Amino acid sequence: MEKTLFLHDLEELDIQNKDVITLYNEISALAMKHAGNMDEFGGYKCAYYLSMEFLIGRSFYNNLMELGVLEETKKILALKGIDINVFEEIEDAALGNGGLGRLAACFLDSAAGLGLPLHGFGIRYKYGLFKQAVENGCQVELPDDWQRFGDPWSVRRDSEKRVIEYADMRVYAVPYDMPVFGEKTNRLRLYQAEGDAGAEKISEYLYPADDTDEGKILRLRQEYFFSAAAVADLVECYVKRHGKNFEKFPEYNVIQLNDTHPVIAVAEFIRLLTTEYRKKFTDALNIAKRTFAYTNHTILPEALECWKEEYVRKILPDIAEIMIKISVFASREYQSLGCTKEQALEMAIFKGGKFYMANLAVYVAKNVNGVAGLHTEILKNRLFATAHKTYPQKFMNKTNGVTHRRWLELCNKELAELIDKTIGNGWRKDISLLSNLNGFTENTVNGFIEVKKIKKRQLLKYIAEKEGMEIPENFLVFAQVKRLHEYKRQLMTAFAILELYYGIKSGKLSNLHPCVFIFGAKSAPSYKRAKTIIRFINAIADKINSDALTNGRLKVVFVRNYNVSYAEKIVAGADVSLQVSTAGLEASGTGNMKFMMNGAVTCGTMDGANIEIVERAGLENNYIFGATVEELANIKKAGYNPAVCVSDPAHKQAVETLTDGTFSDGGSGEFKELYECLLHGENPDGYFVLHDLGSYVQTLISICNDYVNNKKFAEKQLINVANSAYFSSDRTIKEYAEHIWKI
Ligand code: 26W
Repeated sequence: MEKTLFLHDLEELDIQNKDVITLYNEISALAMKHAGNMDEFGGYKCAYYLSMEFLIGRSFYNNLMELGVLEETKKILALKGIDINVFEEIEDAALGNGGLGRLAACFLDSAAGLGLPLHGFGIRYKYGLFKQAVENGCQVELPDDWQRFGDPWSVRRDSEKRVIEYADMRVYAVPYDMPVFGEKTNRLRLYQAEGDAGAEKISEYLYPADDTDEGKILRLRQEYFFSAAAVADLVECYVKRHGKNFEKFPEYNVIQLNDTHPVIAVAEFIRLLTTEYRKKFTDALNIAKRTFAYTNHTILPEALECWKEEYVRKILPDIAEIMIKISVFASREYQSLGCTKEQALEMAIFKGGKFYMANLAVYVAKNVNGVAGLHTEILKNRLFATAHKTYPQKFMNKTNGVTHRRWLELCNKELAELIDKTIGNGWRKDISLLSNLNGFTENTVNGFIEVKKIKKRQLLKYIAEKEGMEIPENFLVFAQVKRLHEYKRQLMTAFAILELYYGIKSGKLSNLHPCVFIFGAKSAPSYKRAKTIIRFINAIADKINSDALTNGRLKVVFVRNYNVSYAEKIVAGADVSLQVSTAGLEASGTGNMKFMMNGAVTCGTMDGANIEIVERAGLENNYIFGATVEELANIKKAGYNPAVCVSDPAHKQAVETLTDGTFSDGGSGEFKELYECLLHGENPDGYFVLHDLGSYVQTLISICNDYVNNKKFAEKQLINVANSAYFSSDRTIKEYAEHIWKI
């Protein structure tokens, strides 16, 4: 980066009557101009990350920080009378749903920061994750037209566009390259579909509604679209440099499949080698086995994609044939390695007229990893047990991480500076040095208390502006921010809040330390029950916030359009991170790591990465409650009757607000439906909300009580910061680079 040239041009920049969007584009374009070129693909061994989602969030501040000119830019703009924060008006590029999409963005950032060659391939959606509005307490989806702000950080590569063929249509895949700045400038290549109107639909929406055949086929088209474009780019790049002997392809390319969405790339790779390059099927398959690696991010059945044969045949007949052929090979191989026919069938790629993409990935991939210790154990012992027995060396754990550049240095400059003052700034390059913060002095604790006050003040000010809600600074801040899903149990938090509320009203909790619960969550548009829970939380917030008897002690706010930029403010300002999923169902969680890095204690269940957070920061510095995976297995075996839980009057009072008229669901009957799914039906309270509710309430009360001694509480929080290095994606990427990618 030619910093001086950039800063010189910035000083020269005429800002007269230019609006924020124009300035945003001109300043970004200057940075792009002086940033130097993105690294080429293929000259030496690189890793390639194929993902349906890249939740990059806002690029402006992050890129200027990575280019080392953020502070200077702030000063130069201030001299021109511009507060750099005006660019917060530029919305995030939300090209992802949540978890795995944000992880992909963190991985690219860490690899660039570490100077490791990792490039991303995905889709340049015209409309990313919807913008969430809330009307009468209900989620409303609005299109996220992120490109209306311009897209100065992308370079369109017309000369590299290529045709992607389906049986019923041909479309152009036009690459847009986004630089990922760091020690190296890696590349995020997002493809845009062009051609006739039908073509453009392929890259129009992230996660098109797939509750219709047409929607499902569109999703399959999307998955093939970017997978085929990426494979074609990599194969072409290889042939240009190394010719048509593909034996060496794995020496230059390792392709990481981010969940099942890009797994079709394996079949496309084989199709390309066997048709265009006339390789034998078995040779192509063996090269694929040395090239691909697969990450599983969830054990939820609805996310383990399987495609009906008719869908695949309709638009990709040769791919269908190839996947069937791989399935035959796989079955034979499993049995030749000691599996019975039945066991081989468990891992079948093609059975019952369906293609099981996770099984295809597990069979072909050289490595299969889960994203936290417990999750990987569940993959080995349950989901892919037969494959693990047959190919034990394939399976490994790679606990997730988050980039500390965005999730500490950028979003919490004040804490980063306190750390510099205490242990020097070496931790910014080598995050493992953060552990030197352990053994901190009282002075540092006081410094931390100041920082937390500042970040909380900033957060509460932002919430006052955005949500019109005033929260006093002395309030203890709980935050539960993540996608809305029943297994994440936002509903359990809602009930717990009601119990605190009634406890305060009855006088039992009259001296509870004042606290606020901040929710941030988007529900998938078609996920009715999740939307009901959003409505319920908003109804609770309205009631509690307007009750003069209690609102000096308890408040609830559901922030709208929770996104990466909102997350940056919440993780920095919160005191307690709520991570309360049903044990065994949250593969890892990554919000938990962001909170830990910013000095929030975790109030959570023994699930996903919470287990490793507590291992590293100490049980005594966090608040663990709820049934464990083992306990839940026993409860299920013994038979679980949630009705028993509501015999407790406090639980009964909270849960029955769904049906006793305390709250109105606008006559939709959805609150009643929610009540029914908890207490009646074939699998009542399937996520054990009522089972863990009691211990949850007790834990929240003890946190409030501990917070009264805010120096001791601050020490717990600071110990979490000091032991959070492991959860930087720098550590994760180093493990992938060493154990899987060999780059
Ligand atoms: C059907 C809706 C749907 C869509 C996408 C379900 C699941 C997905 C993804 C494949 C699952 C996902 O995003 N999983 C999350 O991945 C994160 C990064 O590894 C983990 O931290 C989260 O625990 C996991 O839920």
